[in-house]
Amino acid sequence: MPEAAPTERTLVLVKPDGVRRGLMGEVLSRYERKGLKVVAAKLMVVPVALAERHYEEHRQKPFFGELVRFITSGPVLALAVEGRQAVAVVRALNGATKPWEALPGTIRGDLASALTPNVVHASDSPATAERELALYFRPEEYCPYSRVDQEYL
Ligand code: FUP
Repeated sequence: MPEAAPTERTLVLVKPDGVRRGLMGEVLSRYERKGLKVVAAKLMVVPVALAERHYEEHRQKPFFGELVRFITSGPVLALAVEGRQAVAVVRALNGATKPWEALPGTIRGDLASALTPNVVHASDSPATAERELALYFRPEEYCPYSRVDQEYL
């Protein structure tokens, strides 16, 4: 019987605070243990122009400048994460945007205490995911898993 939940891809960033604090493995392992698959990954410093496009919806907000300054302040780990209902599942694993509202057991609930450096970003809808993934990954940067899956696992 086919699975009811659609397979989706979503963009995750382990933000500069997460990378600086050595939390890449911790964050990544939570997605992997949940059963999600990393299909593309890139350690990079986000150029200002890319950060401004990424956070376009917040351009008029008072915190826009701080947000762009922070996200470009050091390396981020960009991930394309795939799985059933990946957009919602990753958001649930991340926890509420404001870390003081994030439940224990979530990434922000366990690992973050401030709003701007809140360890992770994840797309908030399938449409946003499509737009954001295209900002960070070219089509050829997605890894095909089929050979290793079929022959060696
Ligand atoms: P999220 O969808 O969880 O990334 O949250 P938002 O789109 O609401 O906000 C984007 C980022 O802006 C969050 F990660 C936190 C940050 N932010 C601030 O730095 N200051 C604020 O006053 C509000 C949000």
